[in-house]
Amino acid sequence: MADKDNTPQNKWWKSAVIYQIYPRSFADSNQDGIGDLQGIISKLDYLENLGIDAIWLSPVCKSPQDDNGYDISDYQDIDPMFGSLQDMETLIAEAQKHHIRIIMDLVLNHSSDEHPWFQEAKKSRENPYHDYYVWRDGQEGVLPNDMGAAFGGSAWEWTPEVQQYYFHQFSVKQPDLNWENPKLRREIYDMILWWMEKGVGGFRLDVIDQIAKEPDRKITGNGPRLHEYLRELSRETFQKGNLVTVGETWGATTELAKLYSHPDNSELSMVFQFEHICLDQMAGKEKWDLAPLPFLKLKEVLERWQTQLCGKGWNSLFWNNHDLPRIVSRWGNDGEYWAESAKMLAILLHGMQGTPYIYQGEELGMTNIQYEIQDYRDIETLNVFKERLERGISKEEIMRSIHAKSRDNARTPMQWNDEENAGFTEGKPWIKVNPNYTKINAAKQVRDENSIFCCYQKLIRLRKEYSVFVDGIFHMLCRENESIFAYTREDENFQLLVLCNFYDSTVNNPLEKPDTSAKLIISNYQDTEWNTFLRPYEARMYIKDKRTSSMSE
Ligand code: TEU
Ligand code: CA
Repeated sequence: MADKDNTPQNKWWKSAVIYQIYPRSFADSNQDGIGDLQGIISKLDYLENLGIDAIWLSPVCKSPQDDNGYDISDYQDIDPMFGSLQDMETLIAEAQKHHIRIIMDLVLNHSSDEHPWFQEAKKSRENPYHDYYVWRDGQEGVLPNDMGAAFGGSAWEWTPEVQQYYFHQFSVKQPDLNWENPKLRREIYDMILWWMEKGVGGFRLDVIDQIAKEPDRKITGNGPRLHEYLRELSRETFQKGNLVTVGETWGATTELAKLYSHPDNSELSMVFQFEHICLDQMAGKEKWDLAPLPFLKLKEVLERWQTQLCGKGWNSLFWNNHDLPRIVSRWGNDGEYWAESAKMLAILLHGMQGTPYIYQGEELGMTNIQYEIQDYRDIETLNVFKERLERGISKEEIMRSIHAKSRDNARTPMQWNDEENAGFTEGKPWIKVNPNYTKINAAKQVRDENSIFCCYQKLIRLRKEYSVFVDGIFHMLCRENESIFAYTREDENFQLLVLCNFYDSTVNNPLEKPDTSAKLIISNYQDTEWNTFLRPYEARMYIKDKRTSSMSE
């Protein structure tokens, strides 16, 4: 019905704020130590109070959990660990009552090796499902080529039953699906339509830019047929509903992003790309090869995405997700200026154009964790520890990388209150709680109007109140300044100014005082006078209504 409906009302996701839930770490309702759907339902009041419009739910489908649900064995059922299909339907309905839509995580690049398709596929080369996966002939021990998998080791795995190798970009338990097969594509579309009928509000598409792989040419991302597949997928499914679709696209440039997220809706609503968030690693190396954040480069990258996509595509705004370390520990300060820096990072991001994402606990300023190796659960972390030890790197150095970058930094249980296990569970949590929960927790922050939580709540409200957050043209200020991040946004009615000190020392304020008609709408220090200096991590947002004030320029 809403086919090709491109009216602004239909693009509800442009003014939306999306909250990501990593279900196993959010809230446990039955005390088995693992978060679940009923747990999420019990926290809908909290989320409505925060003000978010949609929940991106990391995978809850049936899965052997080799990669925490990103290895799906039944796309049309819920893993019993999280609840039942009935619970999922309840979640969708209850969320709706709280004005919250549910965005499912679609993992379409690969399935679990325990999916019935793969179980069939490996029986024989003649099996009708064989071609649902990517196979190459060869001899045991002689790999088709030297391609590696994201979680370590070769991307090829020998299957004696068919005397062939299958291709897997991630773990051995995540065989890649063969998108060249039209029957597979049709099955995927039918599955998506089935979820759409259940009333989901949209989909996040896991590593979607890797579906058109061509391993013989060592192509993984952005394969030649990628946009053909995406257009077909969108036409056959998403365009039949008023959905939001967000593509996880590690390899996107701004040029590619304009294809993925073209305003004509032919592919996806928006991209979720990582250029800004991969800057603190050594050039050409892995994320574990730590390097300081090049601040001017960060400004350059964020500005480029703001200006080049304007009117031509749509971007996600994020510092965090379930694969990334906690931003306050990473680029803020989780010591003396914990609250100030967490709020500065929020204000800086939420003033930009795009759809903001809040990853569970970010709104509380949750921090990184420093476990001993035996307390980590993430397959990527455990594999890199082994691999780097074998390469002769010292344990101390590996642990430094893991403490800084492990995905488990984001996966510690949500800190609800100062009771045992942070109120996440009364059982034994599947992964250890961050011991700082007595200081950092939701109960404490919800009732404190100066909390990080209330800062996020206010930013969400402002986005709804002023059109300039959605439509305003971005203009970078003080481009060469080594500590200040400042910009304006402007539409026909408003001018917004965002001014942030990104570091922990007091610096000169390079800007002129805004004229008196400009109103301070949010900041992270209590006293609000304009100063000729900015204190550590100080952040301010001003707005001027052009209809009631004369512009100074
Ligand atoms: O992530 C894609 C991806 O490329 C990551 O594995 C990335 O390489 C890694 O996290 C960097 O540390 C998506 C999901 O977000 C991730 O959780 C899954 O493990 C992965 O796909 C496989 O489905
Ligand atoms: Ca549970």
